[in-house]
Formats: sequence, structure tokens, C-alpha cells
Amino acid sequence: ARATVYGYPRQGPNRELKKAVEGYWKGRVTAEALGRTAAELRAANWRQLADAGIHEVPTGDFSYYDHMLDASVMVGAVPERHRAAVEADALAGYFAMARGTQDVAPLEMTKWFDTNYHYLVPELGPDTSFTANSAKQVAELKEALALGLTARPVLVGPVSYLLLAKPAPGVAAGFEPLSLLERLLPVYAEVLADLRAAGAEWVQLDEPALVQDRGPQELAAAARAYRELGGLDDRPRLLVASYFDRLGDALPVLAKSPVDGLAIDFTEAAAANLDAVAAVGGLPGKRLVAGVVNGRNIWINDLPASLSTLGTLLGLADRVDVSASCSLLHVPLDAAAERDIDAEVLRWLAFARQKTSEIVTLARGLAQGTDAIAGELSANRADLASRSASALTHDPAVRARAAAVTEADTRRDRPYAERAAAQRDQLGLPLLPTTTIGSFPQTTALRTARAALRAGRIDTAAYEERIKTEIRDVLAFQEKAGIDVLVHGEPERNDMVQYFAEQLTGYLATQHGWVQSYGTRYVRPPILAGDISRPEPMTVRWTTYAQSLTSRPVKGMLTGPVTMLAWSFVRDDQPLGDTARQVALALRDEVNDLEAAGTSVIQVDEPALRETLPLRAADRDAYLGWATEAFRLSTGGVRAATQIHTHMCYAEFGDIVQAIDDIDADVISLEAARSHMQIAHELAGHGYPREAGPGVYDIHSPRVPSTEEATALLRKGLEAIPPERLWVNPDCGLKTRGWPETRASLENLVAAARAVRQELPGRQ
Ligand code: THG
Ligand code: ZN
Repeated sequence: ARATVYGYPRQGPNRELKKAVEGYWKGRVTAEALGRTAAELRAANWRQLADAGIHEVPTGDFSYYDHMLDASVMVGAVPERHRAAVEADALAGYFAMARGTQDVAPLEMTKWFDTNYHYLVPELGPDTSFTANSAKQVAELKEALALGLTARPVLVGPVSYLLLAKPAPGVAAGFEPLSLLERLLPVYAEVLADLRAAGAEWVQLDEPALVQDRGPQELAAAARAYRELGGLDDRPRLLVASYFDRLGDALPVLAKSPVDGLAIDFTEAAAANLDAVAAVGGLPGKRLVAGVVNGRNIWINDLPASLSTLGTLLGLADRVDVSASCSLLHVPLDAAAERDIDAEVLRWLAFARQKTSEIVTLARGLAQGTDAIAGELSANRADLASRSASALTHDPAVRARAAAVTEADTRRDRPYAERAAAQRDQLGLPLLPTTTIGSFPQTTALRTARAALRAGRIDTAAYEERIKTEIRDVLAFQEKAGIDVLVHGEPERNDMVQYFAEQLTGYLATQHGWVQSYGTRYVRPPILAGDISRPEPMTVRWTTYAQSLTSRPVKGMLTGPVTMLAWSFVRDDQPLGDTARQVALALRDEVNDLEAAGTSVIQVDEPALRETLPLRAADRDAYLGWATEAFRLSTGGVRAATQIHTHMCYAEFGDIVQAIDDIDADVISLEAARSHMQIAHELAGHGYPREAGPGVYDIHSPRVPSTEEATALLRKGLEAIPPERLWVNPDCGLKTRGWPETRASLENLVAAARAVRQELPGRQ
């Protein structure tokens, strides 16, 4: 058995890649220097993998920005509007596709399955013609071979490439990117031939889109693709990889195809995939790469359990190799870099580097027997035992409280109609009330103060003075602008999830645990390691300070339980719903404390509710069940007159309209400016009975919407939602915006609300 991985974190131990790419954008780093940094990072990664004992290293997984964008370049799928830039300068053109320029919009970005990684969506149309451009893949393969390594190029497979694409703007309805398969396959054939000529024995084709629900046509396309590529004369051996869920009906398709190997996830859907491999009679004549080490969480592997899975698989394929379930792109680089995590807890953690060692150990155990890895097994047993016996993972008080939750705890005690009346009396808001989503621009002064506090140049008292000044400014602006429900602007928060995680017992923060979210942007997901409790109030002090400055209602701002899970590394030793319930109870205490301190509007954000929707439809009800329950548990303890708001970011709400209803928030704000109030109609079509604020200001762009524009959007909103239930707000938080456009946009937004109120028959 051999050890391999499909991909490795790209950024480098100190995010050298981010700095080099952003330096290049600013003109401070030349293209040559960027290229050198990138080559050094690739070589360092390969050396690290080889030194750890990985037999076959991946190539081509590296990217300046995104590997789907690289795939678009590889097949020549450059949209017309980017063509000139790409022809003038390939690197500058590449970044123009990624980020846009003054004149042209970038490719759309969307989430990579249910991970926190985002890819650039290929734009295809009936006129798309593909051309092979294997230069990057060939060059990176040659770099690894020159180091004396065995290397396997990794490509996005042609079927997933098309299934993850979308019709280019302006393409007639009904166009299916998958219809381009016939045109695309010869291009893949050419790339495969080039890679073979450059010395590739194996090439990996990633087909993660095959773990989603796929119909007969899509499965037929997969069959055709691999019949054709497998049938080529001049090709390397082909390994088709899938990950993130079960292959289902796609497994027999791939098993029957003339490819030489399959790489399958035996973590997320181990039982289903094992059964499916057995059901097709195994994979005789094929190489099976078994993804038994979870590539997207940060927990050490249960080595005996993995060995048992591998043992079962040994009877089902010609040859079984060992890997992570997916690219290690989704985990931080090295747990050994962490200095602030307790030594005992650190032993439970495996980042990319540690996972690599686990894979090597498992491959050795599989090849030579468990005696050969006796030392590793006994250390693993001790670490697993330490985790399961730890007081951190078993807080009896938290467990007792979670077990005692009743159905009634997850419901407001009054129906919405009564709540709405009580809230109208308490808040006295006009029709079409105006508000914002929560954050205001994070100014340089704030960032400087945070850095100074970290470096010890200022003390906590001086830092808090800075925060108070910011809150005063933000409130003064909102009052002057005439906004109805105010916010304190969240100047004390960096990343919202990190902010709450730092204050909850059971959560760990990392110092260096960066994971790529998109392009040069990274997050440091906190680790939900233990039972969760809230030692003391988290936001009450700042919210009440803000409320003391104004007579208008100030909204309390919290991050909801589902998002707290989605943007963290979650524990794998209990069902997600149990963890969500613990987080929900901690938030419930915060919500109740805010209410007790006089806060009458409390927003609990769930921007990630849609994100973690399971890939397979059959799994969705269970997820939405615990997710909506956790939200209701966190907000269910307040009086009828206290108004609960929520906010969600992404535009594809179609799949979760029922869940949006089920969470029973009094008011929801949603991203809608770019989708032209479509969401207002979707909600109305569903019979959504409560208040909603479809965004009328697209905060993803520095553009200031005019009063007329916002007015037109509000009128459109009123076609779907009656004036008693329509709110006026931007799309999302303002923290990435500058003050000048924020000021102007919000003033226009208030003016639009006032203008439309005047138009309402018999009112105001
Ligand atoms: N928080 C967390 N996860 C997220 C988001 C978030 N996942 C989805 C989405 N939002 C991702 N969006 C971003 C947006 C900006 C940045 C990262 C992810 C970003 N990061 C800084 C960087 O890379 O320079 C670092 C930020 C820091 O210092 O913490 O700008 O909002 N958890
Ligand atoms: Zn948002």
C-alpha cells in the first residue's frame, strides 16, 4: 500500500502566497518574484510530503487564486470580456477573471460544495470553444519530477467541470453546460497526452460533483466521459477521485468504466461507499485509493478503525492505497505551530502535516501489519482516550441542561400575530422601518488600535475608549441619517464567529490555523472542541452602552448556532445537532440577558444556514430539523414584545424557504439587491407570514445606489410584501465598505423609505 494526498495547503507557513499575490496586485512584487515565491512554496510542500513518507505527491493542485479558475484556463474557457486582458498578459488576465477590472466584471464566485472554500464559476455557452493549455500542469509536474519525486497531476475532471459551470450571461435559457462534454473531452485527451509525455504515470481526475444527486443523463455523461478517456491510446493511467459524500449511482458507472483507479471517501459516507463497492463486486483490476483520514476536520484519526476499513477494502480491489478523504486544502497547515493550545488538547489535533503522517502510518500498517506501527497505535490509543475522558468534552452541567430541553423551549410562547401587535406597541416604528445589518466600516483607526493592543503598545482601557468613540460616531451618524432601528456597529469584533468563540468555554482559537476561503482571503476557524457554555455575558456591555446614547431602539447583534458550527471545526464525537443545541443554549442565555438589560430588538444572524445544507437531498430534512430547532431554542425565551431579527447572506434561498419560515424570527433581512427583489416574490409565493427586509443596497460593491434606484426596489418589494411587513435595509453588513459610500448609500436608503411611505394610500 502506498501513501498519497490529493492536495495540500497552498499559502505557506506564514501566508507567503497571500502576501506575494497581494503585493503583485499593488505593483510591489514583480511577476517573476511572485513566480519564484510560488515555486518555492510548491517545492517546500513536496519536500514536506516526501519527508513524511508520502510515496506519490500531487502536482497542479497549487493555485495563485483558485483551482477551478486554473481549470478554465487549462481548457481555454476564457469569457469574451476577459479575452483581451488574457492575451495581453496571461497573469494579469488570470487575475482579471478572478477579480474583475475597472471595465469588466469577474467570474462569479460560489461555494465549493459544503466547504468554506469558494471557486470561480466557469461561464459557458453554446459558442464556447475549448483549447488545450496544459502549460501549468506540465510545468508543475516537471518541477516535482526534477526533485526526484513520484508525482501525480491532479485535474478537475471534465464532468464536474461542466456540472459546476453556469451559462454565460446572455445565453438563451435552457442551455446546459453538460451539453459541451463532447467538445471538452478531446481537450482533456490532449492534456493527458501532454502529461504522459512529461513523465506522468498516473493522473488524477477529480469528480466531486458525482457525490451529489445526479440524474440518468448526468450519469450517462460520466459513463461516456470515462469510456472515452479510458479508451485513449496515448494516456497516463487514470485515477478518478470523489469526495465529500457517497457516490451512490455513480459508483457502478465508474466501476464499469475503463479507468485504472478510483479514489473514494471513506469518512463522510464510509458505510454507504463500502457497501456500494461490495455491491458491484469490488473493483477487480483497479487501484483503490481509500480516503480514510478526514481531509476537512482537524481531529486525529482513529487508526484502528481506519485499519479495519482498509482491511475490508483489501479484499475488494487489486491494490489499496491510503489517502485523506479530500484535498488537505481545507485544513490548516501544521498543528505544531500552535503555541497557545494546551499540550493535552494539542495531541487530539491533526492539521495537514499531522494528517500526512497518519496516512503514512496507515499505509505502513496495511502493508506490513500492525506490529510495524505498534508505537503509533499505542500513542493514538492514548490520545483518543485522553480526548474521550477529558473534562473539556464532558461537562455534566451542560449535558444535563441540553438533555432537559423541551419542545416548549424551542417555541416562542405567543403566536406571531400577537407578537407583532406587542412589538408595534413597544417599538412605535413607522411603516417601512429602516435599519442596517449590524457592522459598520472597520476604520484604519480601529485596525491600528487592535494591532496596538495585541502588541502591548496600548492597554485595554485605551482600546475600549477607542471602541466607545467609534460607537458614539456610528450612533450619531445613524440618528442624523434618520435610521429607525440602530446598531452599535460591532467595532469590537474582528470575525464574528471568532469573537463569540473566544468567549465561550469549550471553543479553542488557533494562532496560525489559516484556511483559504477564496483567492487571497483566509479564515481561522475556531475549534468546537468541548461542551459549550457561556461563563459570562458576551455583548451586553457594548449594546447597553450604545442604548444609553440614544432614545431609538438599538439592536443586539449575535451570531446564530448554525453559523457558529458552519464556520468552525466541529467535534466529530457526537451528532452535530447535539453540538448545535449546546451552542444554542449559550446563545439563549445571551439573548435573555440582552432582553433583561432593556434590548427590545435582537438579531441572531444565520448567514451560513444555506451553506451547510447536505449535498444529498435525502439528508436535508434531518439537517434542517436540528438547525431550525437550534435557532428557535436560542431565541425562544423572550417576551412577545421583544422583536427577534435574523439575517442570511446568500441568494439561493429556494431550497430553504420552508426553513426560513420554520425558524419563526419576527423579521428577516436578506440579500436581494442583485437579484432584483426576486427573493421578496419567492417569500410571498411561499406565503411567508412575517416581516422581511430584502436588501436594497448591494454592499459587495463600492457603488452608491441613488434614492430613485432604492425607491424603485422598494416599490417592487411592495408588490410582494405588504407595507406593514416590509423593512428597508442594505444587503449585508458594512464592515468591508468605506465610510463615504456607506454614508451616502444609507442617506439615500432613508430618503427612499420616506418617499415610498408618502405613496402609501391613507398613511403618514
Ligand atoms: N467568517 C467566517 N467564515 C466565513 C465568513 C466569515 N466564511 C464565508 C465567508 N464569510 C467568507 N468570506 C471571507 C471574507 C473576508 C475574509 C475571509 C473570508 C478576509 N480574511 C482576512 C484575510 O485573509 O486577509 C483575514 C481576517 C482576519 O484577520 O481574521 O478578509 O465572515 N469565519
Ligand atoms: Zn450578509
